[in-house]
Amino acid sequence: MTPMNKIRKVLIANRGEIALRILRACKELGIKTVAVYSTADKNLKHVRLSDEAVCIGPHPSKDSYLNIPALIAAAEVTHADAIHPGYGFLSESADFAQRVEESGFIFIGPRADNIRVMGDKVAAIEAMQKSGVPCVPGSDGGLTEYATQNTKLACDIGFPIIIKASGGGGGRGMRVVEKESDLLDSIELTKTEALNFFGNGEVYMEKFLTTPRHVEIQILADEHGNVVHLGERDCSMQRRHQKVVEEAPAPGITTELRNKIGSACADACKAINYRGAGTFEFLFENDEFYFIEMNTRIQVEHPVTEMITGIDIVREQIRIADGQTLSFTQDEVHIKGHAIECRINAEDPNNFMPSPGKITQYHVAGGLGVRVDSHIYNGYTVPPYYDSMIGKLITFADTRLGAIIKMQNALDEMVIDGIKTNITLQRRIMDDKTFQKGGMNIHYLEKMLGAH
Ligand code: MV4
Repeated sequence: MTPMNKIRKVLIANRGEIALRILRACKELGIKTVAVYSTADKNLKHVRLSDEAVCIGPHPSKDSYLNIPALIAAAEVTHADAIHPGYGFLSESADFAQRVEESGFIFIGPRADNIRVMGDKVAAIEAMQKSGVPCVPGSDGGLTEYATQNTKLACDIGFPIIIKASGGGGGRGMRVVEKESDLLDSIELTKTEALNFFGNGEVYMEKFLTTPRHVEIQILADEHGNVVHLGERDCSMQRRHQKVVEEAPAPGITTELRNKIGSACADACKAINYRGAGTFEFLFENDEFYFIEMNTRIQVEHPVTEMITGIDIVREQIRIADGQTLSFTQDEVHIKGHAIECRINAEDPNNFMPSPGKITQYHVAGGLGVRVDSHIYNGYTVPPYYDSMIGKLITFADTRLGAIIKMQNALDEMVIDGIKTNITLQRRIMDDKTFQKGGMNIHYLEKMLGAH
């Protein structure tokens, strides 16, 4: 007997490790699964494990995983009740969420209007500021066309400042301005690019924080007004806006600080009537949090939060979409131990070029506190058409040092032959004395790689 009210069958509108992660959560809940796949993906592990599988088109993402009519049609022919978008692809498309619901299916995610607001960074910051979430000092909304006003604003904030596109996010459509003489040209240039890339020329201004950390808060909200936060993750180890290592909790964050920022995020969710899983991204500098963006999807790095809280976030997403209440309260959330995630990419560890191809030998790490979220198997061929991440290695121990030691050993145990991977690079990071100290800023990894 399934414990669900409305959801008996879920269509998984994604591929790779997250599709397998969603499939596993569905199986545990007694929910049937429908896999959808492109012609390049018929051998994906979750396609083989699902109850039903539908080919939705050729390998270009726009013809398959981004093809809304094909996905809706697949849900119709298989009589799915709900659609889980995973991350990437259509996961943060308000239009997709809306069309899923208009077609009579449950979207396992936030309501379309919440997704739409958060996709507009100016609207998102305004909503958060109104609800008491600390934001970066900057313009009140989008910039006007008045040069003297913009110049005064930048001088009042103090250089360096950063101009960001309201339609951007995740590192796209932004420009740092060091001095007043560059300001007006930079605003115009960012506006033009924003209009071309995002179809929205609105830009805004923030103080540029020079050495922040990237710390994000995970929240879960049900349809009945219950909201909890699951603490924070530190995602500062990144290269070119691609996260490489994530961990939870963030080194140096006290329980008091965590609960203060976590409560602010939960209150903001109540204020906007948010539903589902969500992540508040902050820059963290000099012990202060500054909100920059909210992500309205499950994130790649969700496992580190699961390990330190014992909460299955994907399971909660599905239960929330089914109209159920959260299965625990904030008082029942306890953070214990430390978790680290290393992203495993099919890429050359020296030049970061993708390295697709056939896996000829695969030996997986294991043991207490070692988790592998990956869809790969011996003989699997990594296609060249998609993101190069082929899995995530997660370790959990009582202490941060314990999790690092487990990660060093797990990386050494792992064998993936036939393709190049970044496992050796991850091993170098785990051996790095500065990483071992913890609390590095967002520029550290690129400096470490440059110095090598
Ligand atoms: C910033 C910033 C410094 N000051 N905003 C980049 C991704 C996007 N989510 C926001 N980003 C940044 N916004 C202000 N006011 C520095 C970055 C940034 C960054 C942030 C998080 C993780 C990695 C980053 C790498 C470069 C720049």
